[in-house]
Amino acid sequence: MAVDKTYYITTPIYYVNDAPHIGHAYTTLACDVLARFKRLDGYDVHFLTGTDEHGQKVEKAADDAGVDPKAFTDKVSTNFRDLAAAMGFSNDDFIRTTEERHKRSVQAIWKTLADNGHIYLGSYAGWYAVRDEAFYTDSELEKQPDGTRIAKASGAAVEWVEEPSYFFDLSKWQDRLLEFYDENPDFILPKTRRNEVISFVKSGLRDLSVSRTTFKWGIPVPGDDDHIMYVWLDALTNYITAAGYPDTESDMYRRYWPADLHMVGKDILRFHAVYWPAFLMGAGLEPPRRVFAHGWWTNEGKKISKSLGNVIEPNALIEQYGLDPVRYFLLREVPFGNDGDFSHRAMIGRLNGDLANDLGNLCQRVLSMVAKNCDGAVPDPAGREDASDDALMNQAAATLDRVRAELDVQSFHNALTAIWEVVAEANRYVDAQAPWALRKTDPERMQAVLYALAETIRRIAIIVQPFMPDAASAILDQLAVEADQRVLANMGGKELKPGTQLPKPEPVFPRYVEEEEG
Ligand code: ME8
Repeated sequence: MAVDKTYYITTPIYYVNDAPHIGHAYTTLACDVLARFKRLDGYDVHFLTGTDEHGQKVEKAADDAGVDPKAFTDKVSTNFRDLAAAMGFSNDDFIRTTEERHKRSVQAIWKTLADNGHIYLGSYAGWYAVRDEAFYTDSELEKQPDGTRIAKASGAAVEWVEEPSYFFDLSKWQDRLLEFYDENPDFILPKTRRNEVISFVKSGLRDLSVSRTTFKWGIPVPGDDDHIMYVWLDALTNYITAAGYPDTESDMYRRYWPADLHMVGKDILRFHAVYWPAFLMGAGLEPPRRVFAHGWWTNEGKKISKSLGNVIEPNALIEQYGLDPVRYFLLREVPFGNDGDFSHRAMIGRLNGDLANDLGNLCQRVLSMVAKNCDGAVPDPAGREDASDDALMNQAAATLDRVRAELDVQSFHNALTAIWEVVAEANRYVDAQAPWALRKTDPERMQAVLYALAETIRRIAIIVQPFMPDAASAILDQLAVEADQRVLANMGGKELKPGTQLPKPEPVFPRYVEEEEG
């Protein structure tokens, strides 16, 4: 079957100087859920993540570690691959900016920008923050008591830089960019972030320094080896490299570019929503369709940082709570786009509440009644259905449209809320119908009730798959749903066949018992 619906989604490529933490896992997780959802919805998905390995910041980290940058990046970029495996990410590609395909692509975009007259040689004198790999103007800085300056937005220390530099003519793109935002109202989400970007662009853009001469770790400017390309021009280009650029006639490029979504944290929105579309337009390429800037996680109320020693390691969380509960928590606890605070109390609350009590108990109650009272086979409604059964099953099927609409605007929390409304309804239905009592008074009606519940659980499990792939698959296994019957198109019909033998039910979400209680 030819697939005509494509979906290209990307994460930021992470700096390799840092060990992966919950913030990195969060961004990629959001993309993973969208990628999985779109695949189940019949799209040809390309999901990209990777590592940003050039620039002064990484060079310095390698230097501090006493190794050359190539050996350093080879070693530490595997941490991000390991994270992807640990978190169950389904990325189709993992790009490293030190790869040959990327060098070729970055040099091609540079040449095109230069040929199109958007790059000129000058000299830069101004402030630079290595931590952010960003240039700042005076008004963006705050003077410290000791006379040094830091960037207001990020707190990163800046240093004075004076050197020959190539510039990109960003100042000329102000009107084109404003027009572009206007014509594409959903290009930047959430809306509040969009407004910030627009006022930044309206306040006037300066030409952007796009090369450096005082260090070597990066991609040389074509025809002028003294200059190393600015790491953000290098890094942003990864999104088209992975789509086959500079082969713009390739099947890959035509299929996937422009990307449907660049998911980023709010810290790097300006690079993605201002510089990147300007570079692309300058090179005669289409800008991406959307940039979504999500919020920032803190840990028990404090900024997460290495120096505070409060970095949350995804592996430790997974070990403590299990992978699926962690995936669920991150996307359910905080409205996507807002800042959020991680706390163990909140994590345990979600695990024991939404997962163990609500969804876990629903499955366990229903499937163990089926095992005991229906010979371990899918029950037979045998003409004893009533309107309440259909109401419940239909409500479950109807979540698909709601979840699809919510995920199309990256509202993960609302999508999960919609699913959990059905979980709650199904639990109420169990209580109201009391199948354990029907067992004695009206066993045929009991079968119809249990059938409606099993069907509802099947539908819930199908739509939970993108969020919690392992748990959803365990539930679907317990309902003997074939592997090729688990796509979203399978949500609507009464697909469970009465009489199908089911495996022995096992609890899917054990309660988390805190040590002092246990
Ligand atoms: O900026 N909360 O890489 P980076 C939420 N290489 N998200 C967080 C977070 C937190 N506390 N901390 C980090 C770079 N993130 C560049 C990107 S793209 C062409 C180049 C996430 O390793 C969030 O997505 O500093 C943020 O934007 C990203 O990690 C920054 O990763």
